[in-house]
Amino acid sequence: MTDAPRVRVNQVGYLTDGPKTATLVTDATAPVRWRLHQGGTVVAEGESQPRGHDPSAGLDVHVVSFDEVRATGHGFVLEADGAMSDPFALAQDLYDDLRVDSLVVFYGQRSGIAIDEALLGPGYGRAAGHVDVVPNRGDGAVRCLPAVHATTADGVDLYDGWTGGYTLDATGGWYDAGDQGKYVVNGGIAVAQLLGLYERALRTGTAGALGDGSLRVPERGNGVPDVLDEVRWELEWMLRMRVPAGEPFAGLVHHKVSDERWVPLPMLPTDDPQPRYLHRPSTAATLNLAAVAAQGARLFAPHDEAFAALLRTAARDAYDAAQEHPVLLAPDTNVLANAGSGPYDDADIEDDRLWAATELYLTTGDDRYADDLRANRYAPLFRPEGFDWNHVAAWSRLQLATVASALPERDTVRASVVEAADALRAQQATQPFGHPYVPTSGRYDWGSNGLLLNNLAVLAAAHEITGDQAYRDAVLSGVDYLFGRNALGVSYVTGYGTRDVRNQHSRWYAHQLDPTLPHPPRGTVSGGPNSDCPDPVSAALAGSPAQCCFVDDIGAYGVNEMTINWNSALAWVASYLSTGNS
Ligand code: 9MR
Repeated sequence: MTDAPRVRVNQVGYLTDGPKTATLVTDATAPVRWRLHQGGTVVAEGESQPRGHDPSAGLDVHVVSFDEVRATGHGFVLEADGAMSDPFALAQDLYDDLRVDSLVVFYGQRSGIAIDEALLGPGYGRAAGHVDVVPNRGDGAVRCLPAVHATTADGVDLYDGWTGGYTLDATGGWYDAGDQGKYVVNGGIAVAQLLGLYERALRTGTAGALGDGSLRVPERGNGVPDVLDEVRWELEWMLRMRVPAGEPFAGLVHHKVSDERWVPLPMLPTDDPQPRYLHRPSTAATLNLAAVAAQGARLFAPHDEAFAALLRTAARDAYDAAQEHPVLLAPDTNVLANAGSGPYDDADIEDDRLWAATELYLTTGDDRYADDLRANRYAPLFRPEGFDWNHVAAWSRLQLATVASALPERDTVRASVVEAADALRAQQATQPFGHPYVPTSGRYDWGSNGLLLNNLAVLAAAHEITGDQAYRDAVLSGVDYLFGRNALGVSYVTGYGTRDVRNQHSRWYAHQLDPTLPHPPRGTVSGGPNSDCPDPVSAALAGSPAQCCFVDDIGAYGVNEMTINWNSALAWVASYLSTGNS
């Protein structure tokens, strides 16, 4: 199943002041001796703790803890039960490069602009996609998909009066993943997390590390923090996705722009010959714009007041439009309209409404939004499965708990985050691989790595709220899983660790299919194990223990894709873990 050594470590390493834990795969029932080597020297030794059979991995395991080690440097190796781990580092700055790399990944996802290899790296340059240059049909004047209908149970046509007889300039934005689609609802959470990590850095006094010149993006040198430049690329696209004034349903936001049919791999965005369509507006997309435009207004204000004002107005207007059309749901996967794109459908969007009200309140302080967020009954706010693009309540709660505001019940909100973090820590304690991701069903969801990362963000927020290092330790132990301390012994982040994943599903980072194309750039996280094994490649793994439902193959889109919304989760955590930020 894997040729990884039986001693599973974080292949990047362990922070000097953090916990240091590994997992040993062994049939031994009694504790075994372990030794930590550097060069020819034994730096520390001790005994493992047997943990029995782990169902998520399908393996018998022990845990090895060497927390007390304070040595620093590279080339450490852990030996136990006759096996040697991959080498790793002990240092305090292990996540500083990842903070940058994971953000620069977004530049590579940009549509409508040429990608400069001087910025993304040799071999990573490509021409601008979807700018109306053949064979592209382009995004300059995209038509609405005809036949937009959705009826309520009692037969009311929710899109009554819809004409869709216009085109929009939908250029720009980020491709969501390895396909050529651009979707508002996974763009929304990605923008939120990038803005959120910047706002967190402002709170901790470390925003300088994200300032102008910090990222390899074309706007470096314009006087604006680069992470804001990157986010603006998507925000401006989201603004373009609004139904134009004067049209029925004006102010709502189109759910996505995408190809009529899936295109095969590999295919550069410039070569995509498919007709592109605007899919019908949805309440969820509209609320996503409301939330991130409100958040953006706060953060752009010191740098570009005009843009901030535009965002503030856009946020309020979108929120109002969503109140007017509260239940326009994007269709699920079973409609023809989705034949060339992902559905990103969501049956319950009260969490999106909560999120929009939260960000609008944080930006404006207006009681109207506080009343709305109090009246919102979405539950549960936190789930063991983590938050993601279609479960945003937990994210909005983290924002409400950590961004300064005059909310009278702010202490209660903060306590609820700590309570959620305590539940995650209790679950983490049951996991011999140290990851606080224990779905109630025992099955891992699509994008489990993103979900795990977002659980780490809950723990990090509890650390910020309480100052208790135990929560930071929990984040660090959880991150070990992503970098190799897992059933397969792989690092799920390209360019990090000895056995890193490199063949994430992507039409342009398709090195596995065409050696003239690159792998995904450094700092790209894979979606990770998915118990459903929904694609033809991972189907062979169906029924495996949850952690083993993964293969680093470009065809395995259900377990090994890249997305902006998983990379934003990684960037948030990497930023939190970078020097001086936690
Ligand atoms: O991330 C999405 C996941 O939560 C859904 O379960 C899955 C199936 O609908 O779709 C995932 O999103 C994919 C999208 O539909 C199309 N582009 C690639 C996305 C990541 O795999």
